[in-house]
Amino acid sequence: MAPTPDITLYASIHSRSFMARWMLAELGLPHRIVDVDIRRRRHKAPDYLRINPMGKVPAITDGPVVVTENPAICLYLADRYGLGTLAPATDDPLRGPYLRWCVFATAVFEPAVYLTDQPDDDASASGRGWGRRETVLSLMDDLLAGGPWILGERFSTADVVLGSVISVALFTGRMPATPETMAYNDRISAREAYKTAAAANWPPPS
Ligand SMILES: N[C@@H](CCC(=O)N[C@@H](CS)C(=O)NCC(=O)O)C(=O)O
Repeated sequence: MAPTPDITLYASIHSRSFMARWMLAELGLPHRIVDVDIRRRRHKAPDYLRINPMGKVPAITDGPVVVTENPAICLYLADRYGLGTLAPATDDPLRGPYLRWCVFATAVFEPAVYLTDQPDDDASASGRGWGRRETVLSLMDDLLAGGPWILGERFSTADVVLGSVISVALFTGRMPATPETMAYNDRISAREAYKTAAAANWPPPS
């Protein structure tokens, strides 16, 4: 029997909570939302710091289980509630690439495109975990040119995880809008779950 979700999403508008929102929408999972408005510094309140001592959003709880870090939240939800729909099984050859791109999203891609004040030569990049920005961007072009999805024909949680950071990086101009990345961004942003999450995360000014 499928486990019963008891999920609370701790989120703020205009934040990286988008990724977790998109994942919950893809899975159609019922959940409560607690507004941890970062503009009002609710993410630094003691009751929230007990959930995520980093004082960052998003986080989820599922009954007694606490998960922070967007990729971990998505991997957790896919494995526990996806019933094989959004994650390759552990004995599927696509499982390795799937995990690779989910980790790559925030361990490599994000720092590479955010820390633009860092020198991008081989010597400077050899001592840091995310390598050269130029290499990361060219790798993304090659990956996304394969499509339609990151694992090829199959849409998966890797698209939610890496797709979220790519989408935001394109919107904020942190990565070049190449034909490959733009076409991929068009595909992910046409999904109903993406639109639902975007509307919740970036509501129009009231
Ligand atoms: N590594 C985290 C990053 C989360 C993150 O940086 N969240 C930002 C919002 S976009 C935040 O909470 N910033 C508030 C702060 O650090 O004070 C993840 O991937 O979930």
